[in-house]
Amino acid sequence: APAVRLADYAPTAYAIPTVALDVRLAETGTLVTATIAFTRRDGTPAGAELVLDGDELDLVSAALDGAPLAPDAFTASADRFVLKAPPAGPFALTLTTRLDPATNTKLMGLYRSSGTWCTQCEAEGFRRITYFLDRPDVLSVYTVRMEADRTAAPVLLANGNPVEAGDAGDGRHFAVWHDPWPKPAYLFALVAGDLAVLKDEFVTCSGRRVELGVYVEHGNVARVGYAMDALKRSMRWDEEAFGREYDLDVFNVVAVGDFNMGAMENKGLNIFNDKYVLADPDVATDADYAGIEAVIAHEYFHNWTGNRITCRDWFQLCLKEGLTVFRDQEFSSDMRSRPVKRIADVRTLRSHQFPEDGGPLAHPVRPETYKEINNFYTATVYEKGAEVIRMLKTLIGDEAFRRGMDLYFERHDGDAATIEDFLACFAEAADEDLDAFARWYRQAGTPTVDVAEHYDAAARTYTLTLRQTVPPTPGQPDKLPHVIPVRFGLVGPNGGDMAHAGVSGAEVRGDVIVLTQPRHTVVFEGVAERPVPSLFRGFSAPVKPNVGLSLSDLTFLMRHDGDAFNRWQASSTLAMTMLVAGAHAARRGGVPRADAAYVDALGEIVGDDRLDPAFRALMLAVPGENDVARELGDDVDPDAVAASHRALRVAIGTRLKPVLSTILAAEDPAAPFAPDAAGAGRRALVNAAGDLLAATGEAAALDRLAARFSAATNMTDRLAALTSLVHRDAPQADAALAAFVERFGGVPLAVDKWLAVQATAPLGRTLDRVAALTAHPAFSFRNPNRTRALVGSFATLNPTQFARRDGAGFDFVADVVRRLDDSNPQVAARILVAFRSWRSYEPERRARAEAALRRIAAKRPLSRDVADIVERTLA
Ligand code: HT7
Ligand code: ZN
Repeated sequence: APAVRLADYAPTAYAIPTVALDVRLAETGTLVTATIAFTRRDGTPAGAELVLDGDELDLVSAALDGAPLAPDAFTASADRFVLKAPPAGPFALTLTTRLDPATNTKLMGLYRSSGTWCTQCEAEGFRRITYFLDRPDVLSVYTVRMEADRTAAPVLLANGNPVEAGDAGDGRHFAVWHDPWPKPAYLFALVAGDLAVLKDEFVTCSGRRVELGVYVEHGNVARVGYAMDALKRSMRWDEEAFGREYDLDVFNVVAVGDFNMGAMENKGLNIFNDKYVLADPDVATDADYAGIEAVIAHEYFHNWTGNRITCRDWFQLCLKEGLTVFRDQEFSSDMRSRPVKRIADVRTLRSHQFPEDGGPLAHPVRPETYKEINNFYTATVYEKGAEVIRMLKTLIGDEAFRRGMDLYFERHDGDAATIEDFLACFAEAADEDLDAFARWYRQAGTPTVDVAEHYDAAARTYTLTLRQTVPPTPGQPDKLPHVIPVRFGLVGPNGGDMAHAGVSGAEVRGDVIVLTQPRHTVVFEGVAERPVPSLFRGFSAPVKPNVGLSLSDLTFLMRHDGDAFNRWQASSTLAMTMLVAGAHAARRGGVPRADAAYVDALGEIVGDDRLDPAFRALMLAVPGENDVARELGDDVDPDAVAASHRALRVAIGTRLKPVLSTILAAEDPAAPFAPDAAGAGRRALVNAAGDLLAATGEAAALDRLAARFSAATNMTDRLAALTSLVHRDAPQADAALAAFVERFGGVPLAVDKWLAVQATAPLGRTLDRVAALTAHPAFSFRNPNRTRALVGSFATLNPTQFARRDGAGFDFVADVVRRLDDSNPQVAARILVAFRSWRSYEPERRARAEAALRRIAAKRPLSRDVADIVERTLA
């Protein structure tokens, strides 16, 4: 298929002001009759042909303004409907299509999940329901009449407000929904099924009552309270933080078990992967609760950033996604701890987006070409997109940022907008030229900022030289410099920030140095003694700083930096230095070593009861093996990386045994469970301590873990203990796994944890076990959550076993990708992404990975999703 290009954008020849859908759901052969009103846009010549998108469609009948269309007036195939000579004035096409939702394994369009009919239309799923102008700049008002068997589907939901419902005879019933807000087809949704509901109510800031419903399979209502609470908090927060009020009489959320992604923001009817709705302490971990809170908020926030203002075309995806991620991150920061949330978000960015930006799949936050849009729901568009918004706020300040947001909502409400439209609002609000800043949307690649420092005692000046490099990426060999906000502090010997008497060499706004050139020499005057520079505080820009501080400077910052993020960063930088040196040593057959001063500083912080336990837990989490591999860059031997990682953790566990044991001993096993940030932080710290002690392999530590597993009263502690036992290959591991599945085998979301723990075990027998688990009755390749839990986590979170030297891990994942390519290409393509860093392996593994990739590329037929990723990965 040819690539789609941003430069080729042109509006459609026709607009669609209204759509009326009549959907007759049946076990076999669902009929959809769409009456679509068209008007000719200005500039379209009268009679210009109308071309509608379709995808695997079966047309039953076609009529124009109520009269059947003559066979020579149109052509129709599975993927296109063409009306050859439309009337010059407004007209309506009535098209009936026959669908078979039960065999729709792609989970795009109308499909069935455990008996429930549901839809997924973003990005291009609506064209699998009826022929349409299926693109985001065609906004229409929808009315939907649904009809189904009353027993099979007592619940009938669609977008907007309910209008009418009643009996349809023959055991069937109907409902009519009307959405007054014009929307693109990707926001269309319907749900029909036998579902239970938790209802509640929200009164908006202007006093309007909104009826809220969270729909789930029967038996699960007791597990939706947290999601409902998160929804109400999100609605209030959007009013308070962004002045955004909800705009319909109802807001419904439906949880389904079969879903390609996390959730979908359909207008007034959000559809969720049940993983992001269902929670009780027995089955959900603290991370699950935080995920539910964030995703519920994210989808709700789309009501304004995505739905009321949508994207002109799919190249503008970050307009809604980057902005909405930024909003959900801010929400979670306000609900929980801001520094802890920031550290967690930066870890995610580094582990997901940095490798994307540094590999064959690198693309700008706003791509300029794509072959398959589903492959651009990426960490770059979402997470780097959010970082770009955060930098914008840092640069123009909180007040101008809020004015810019207000202007954006006011000016573009009801529009399908672009990044240029968005930035123009901030340029106006801040009275600032943002042209150079806009490069963040156009240039791929993570910039490096090299820093050199010099203190002149006689002149009392402190000089920082900052040099940025934006690396070449596929299709972009040369780059212009970025506008980079560097939030900084000059930390004095007493740990406080030092004053200075003036600065030159770059614009400085408060505590932010603004880099605009490839190189800046920034001179601070009147600096009493040499400070330790604390740069990129709060991770003020998505770059790789290379400050080259000494070990003693870093341990100093670890202990004293006034910025919590940079305390953590200093610790991570130190750990990374040791991990990289250790990996090199292990590669040469040597022994990795840990720096005692670092471990002692870590011990002091971790043992400091005045600090937030969640922060202390994050300090204990040294960079992961994939992070180390990325830092190494090339000739990576994952076994050497793992040896280095293990050695550092054993060193920490051994040297800090007293403080870690004290943390474990201080745990109150009778404390009631609450899924709040404070409780989660305490559990994170205790479990990190238990895991590090287990890393030493001491029998007593493993016994204590096994006891913690058996006595656990919540899933966070149970899963943490199980993971430590299984990954440490403890003698108690198999019994614990058996006990877990015995108790939770009937709960799919818990089964996912059981599968993932085994798939991520860094053990030689793991691949055989994973292969055997594909035949387990609780596993199915039809279900994306099961597939991701077993195969996705094996491929992305088990570096030594996926990249086994004999290539068997690569071959296994390649076989799965080939198999899924036929049933669910979207999920297949996402799993395939695990190969993206194949070129950085040492030669033997590199050859094995390439062979596996070529086997995928050779499959016929090959979906566009998988072909696109495999071609770019091999290019
Ligand atoms: N806007 C949604 C992204 C999405 C999606 C969701 C489910 C299945 C397929 C999908 N394709 C794209 C989710 C979000 O970012 O809010
Ligand atoms: Zn989103």
